[in-house]
Amino acid sequence: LFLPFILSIGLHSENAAAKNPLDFGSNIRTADPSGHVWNDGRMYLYTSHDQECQPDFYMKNWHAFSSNNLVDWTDHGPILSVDDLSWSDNFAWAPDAAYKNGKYYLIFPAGTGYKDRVEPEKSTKWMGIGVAVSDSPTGPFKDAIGKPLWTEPYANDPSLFIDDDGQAYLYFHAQGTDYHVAEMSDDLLSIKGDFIEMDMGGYEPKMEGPWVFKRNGLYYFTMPENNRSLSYYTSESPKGPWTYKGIFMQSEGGNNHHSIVEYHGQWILFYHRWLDINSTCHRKQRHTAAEYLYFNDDGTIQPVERTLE
Ligand code: FUB
Repeated sequence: LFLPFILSIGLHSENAAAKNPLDFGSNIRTADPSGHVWNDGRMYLYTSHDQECQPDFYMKNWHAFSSNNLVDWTDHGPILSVDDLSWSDNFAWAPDAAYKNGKYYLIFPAGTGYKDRVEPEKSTKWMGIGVAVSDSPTGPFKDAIGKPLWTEPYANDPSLFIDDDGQAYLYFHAQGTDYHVAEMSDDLLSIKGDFIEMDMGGYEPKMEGPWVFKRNGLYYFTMPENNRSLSYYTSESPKGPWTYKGIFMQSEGGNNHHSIVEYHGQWILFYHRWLDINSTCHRKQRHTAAEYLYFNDDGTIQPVERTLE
């Protein structure tokens, strides 16, 4: 079972078909990949979508891709657009997905307004987190609640972790309240009570794009530290207290956003890179990439280098 996967996984240079960034079969630009393996054994990636040469992360829809070898990908197209939402018309940023009780959920940030770079005080930009649902892992997804989960504080970059007991935890980036988590209701359509402030062991750099996973009973809280370098904490509980463990992928300039998922016994890091590939404006834009991720015997994460093959 594992042999064809190992031979064709293609993240290493010995395989001629291998490519980094991932080859989605078109010139589409994607960022913020969330990787998930559902019951059919395929790898699904839920990403945001950069328009060619777009300004200020004005982004309009989310895509899903799937593969059974991480080399050949199917683009399932836009699975949800801000045009489908009554409460947002922009900022289709980093999504996450979940499967529960026979339904697939897309947890997404979206917003309104604009960012004024010259006079920031004139900015009207606002973002919140929504939930959409579908019977299929590739959508189309429909807004399930017709509004964001909450309006204050401003929030984006949701990441949903469902523990072995079925309890879902929503991690997010929210101005002024980073390092909080919300417990989700059983139907994933609302949060239970207040945000829970997490003890981060005294180290709280600026955080975007959190991603939580569990391995050998240990919880890992990973994030782009200061939006750039990927770093992590560990804990015995999904709510902390967390112990900072350091950086496992250095910054190469530009933001990063990632996910970590096990596939056929191999841990994979999905993230995005800023590269000038067929760019009509001749500047670096974002592309989804993947690398193998390895752990030491004590559970610490080995440093990851970016590869192009
Ligand atoms: O893609 C838009 C934003 O850029 C994401 O939400 C952040 O995590 C950063 O990757």
